Amino acid sequence: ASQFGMKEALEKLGIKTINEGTSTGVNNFSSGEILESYSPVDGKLIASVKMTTAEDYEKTIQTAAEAFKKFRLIPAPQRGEIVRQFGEKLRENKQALGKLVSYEMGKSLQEGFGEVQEMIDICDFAVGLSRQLHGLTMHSERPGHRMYEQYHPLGIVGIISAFNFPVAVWSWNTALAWISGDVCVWKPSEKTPLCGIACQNIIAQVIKENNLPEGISCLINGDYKIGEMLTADTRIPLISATGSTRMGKIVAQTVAGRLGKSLLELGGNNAIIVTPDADIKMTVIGAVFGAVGTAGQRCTSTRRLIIHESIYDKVKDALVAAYRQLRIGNPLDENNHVGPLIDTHAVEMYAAALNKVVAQGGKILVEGGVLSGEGYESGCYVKPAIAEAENSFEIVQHETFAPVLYLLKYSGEVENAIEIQNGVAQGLSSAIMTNNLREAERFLSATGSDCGIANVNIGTSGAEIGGAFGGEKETGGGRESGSDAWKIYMRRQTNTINYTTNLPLAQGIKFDL
Ligand code: UN1
Repeated sequence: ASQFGMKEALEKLGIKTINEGTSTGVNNFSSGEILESYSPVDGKLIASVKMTTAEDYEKTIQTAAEAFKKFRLIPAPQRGEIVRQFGEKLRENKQALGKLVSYEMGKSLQEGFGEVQEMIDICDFAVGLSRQLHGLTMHSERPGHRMYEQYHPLGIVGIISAFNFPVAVWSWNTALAWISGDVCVWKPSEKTPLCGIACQNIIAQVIKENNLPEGISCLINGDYKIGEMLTADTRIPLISATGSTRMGKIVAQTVAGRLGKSLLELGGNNAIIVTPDADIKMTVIGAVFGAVGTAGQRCTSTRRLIIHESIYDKVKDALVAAYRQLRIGNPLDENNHVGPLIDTHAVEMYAAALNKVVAQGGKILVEGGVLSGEGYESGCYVKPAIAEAENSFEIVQHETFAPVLYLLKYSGEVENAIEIQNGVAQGLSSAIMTNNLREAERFLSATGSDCGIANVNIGTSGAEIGGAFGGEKETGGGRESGSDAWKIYMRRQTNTINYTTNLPLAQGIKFDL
């Protein structure tokens, strides 16, 4: 990694050999056992972080609670100014942070930069939004009364994020939470702890330069145990969690058990429907990027292609030819399309999925396999694979976080494809490739895709931050990022004001004393 300027990047981001807190001393609390971060790129130790102990956690939450008391008093547009400065710092650090994302997580450098760009974009979005946290006004049924609603800061927001988008998902939450007047406590994935340290170092500079209470942004390091402290904590009104459906069910139950709010963004099983009217060239680009981008480790990754029988062979041949062009290797080298999986456990899951699809009656079209030899020493590099399968196969129903694409065939009308597309437990992203307006509109209608995201003539991944991001069914129902996703970060209050000298009751009730 040295030839890619990683040492300089780590220095710029303030990453030390052992990280206990931030470079500025803000939120400098973690004092527990060492958590080492190894790169899936070359298998080397990058650096370590100290984990957050129970006592460290307590101090962190107290600091966050103190910060909230002050931060909620700052007018929203001024909080927007803080987020604007954070966005500026991200621009300054885009190269370094993008490189770290690529090196610690394994996604291509382009995608590492793209992820930081998502952070910058959500900051811009949030700055504008900080002057638009609108409520409605209503007409009261009582004379001389006024009704309106307003949004107040909520409190501490707990953020649990996954390894695959180690920095962007945090920023979608924090940028909106901060303009809303909330403070954040973040538990990044234990697989990408240095990305957490780097982000915290960047925001710590903004906090320091603006003399803000340090608990606005808190970082806790560790595995699910520290996450459990967060989800069970009654001082935290909102938990935003991104990860597997398995994890989400545990989080949801714990948070619901104390009647807290949760925002869940969980697994997907995303499909592209390819109709007889599809542009094949566009389909191939969208499908291949969707399936192999981030080595198939996006929650929006394309897992299934549902292809009309009349063009099935044509699409299949074009895909097989495209997969032959893929270059797999060091993601920091911009000539490569596909980097490693996150760790060897992910490699095992990938291999198991390929065995299962064959055992369940599928046929391998593009052979998979784990790569070895020079450049592949980490043991995390695998070949993107394609299999012909049936939607009913247990493995097809399941989200495998790896570059395995299933081809499914449909016949007849687009409704048959939609039924297959909807015939899974997950409901995140979906797409249709067609130049037929009727088919496209049917796909988008109430009887069409049941996913939170439904696209026409683009793939399933790579959503822009301006839209609400999330999905239905086992994807968890949460919406992050754009549109009105900010509302969950605030508490809504309905106010009725009487400016008369009488006290009439609503619903015409008479109560005379
Ligand atoms: C995720 O994989 O958790 O739509 C997020 C996309 C990205 C975000 C993915 N903008 O693919």
